[in-house]
Amino acid sequence: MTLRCGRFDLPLGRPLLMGVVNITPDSFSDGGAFLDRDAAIAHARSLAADGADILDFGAESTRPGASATSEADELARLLPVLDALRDLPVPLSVDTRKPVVMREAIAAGASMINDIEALALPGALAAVAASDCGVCLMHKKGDPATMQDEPRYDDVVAEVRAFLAGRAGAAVAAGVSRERIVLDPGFGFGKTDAHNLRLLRALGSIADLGFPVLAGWSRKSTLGRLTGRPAQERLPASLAAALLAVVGGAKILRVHDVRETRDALRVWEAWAAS
Ligand code: HH2
Repeated sequence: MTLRCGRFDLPLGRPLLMGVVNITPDSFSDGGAFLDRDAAIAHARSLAADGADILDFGAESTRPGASATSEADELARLLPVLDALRDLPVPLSVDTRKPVVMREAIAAGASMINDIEALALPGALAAVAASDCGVCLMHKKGDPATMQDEPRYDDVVAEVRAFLAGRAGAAVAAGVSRERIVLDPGFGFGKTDAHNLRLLRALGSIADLGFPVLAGWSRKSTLGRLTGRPAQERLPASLAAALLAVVGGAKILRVHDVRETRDALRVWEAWAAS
């Protein structure tokens, strides 16, 4: 299996690491640290040097309770950074739900769109279909502002699986070829801790849909509640969750700490090959 992302063909024989670069004032774990253009560029370069296979740039925080960012602000944060990094030898992914931002980011060199709305906003499917970039379709229930207010499911795994199958079908019908699509259950997006853990256990049933699965557990608040640690002290818990996701069938891990996760994966790879 390979993932097609613009000019890149990423082999999926070993788990890939997507390094997070938040160009935001308010992200939950590193808000403000990389809002400055040069700081974001330097951080992206260091994640690439640490072994990131994909870099994911977000200019709008989607943490629970976050308020929306305007198109103009998102573009003003993203475009100078993409422009400076477009020749890096790894795909640049942009974490956005806005079709205008998708189009401009792709024109500025992005090779992947990571959409927490799974291309549901009007014009989003067409924006991605008109390009050759990869796309991550994520499940969430509700909007970031209110999504953690008592989310309920009859069967979280079946509902998330059916939603992702539907969005993958919509993307294929719009002209996005299957080898460009990644699916993500959206840990923490309208889910209780019990829902997140159920989905982590049942990741294989989402992987069975035949698309690579991305898992984003890095520093998330479920890990904070399990360990009693603030976001900056959740690395050990994040590594444990990353390995459990890989054992469950995840092919891409979205992480803030690339170097440390790479080391954890080396141990898993050696174990898997032994
Ligand atoms: N999680 C976050 C943002 N984008 N995209 C995908 N596909 N999967 C995720 O789990 C995911 C995501 C939240 O993390 P972060 O970017 O660190 O925080 P914020 O949204 O506050 O910027």
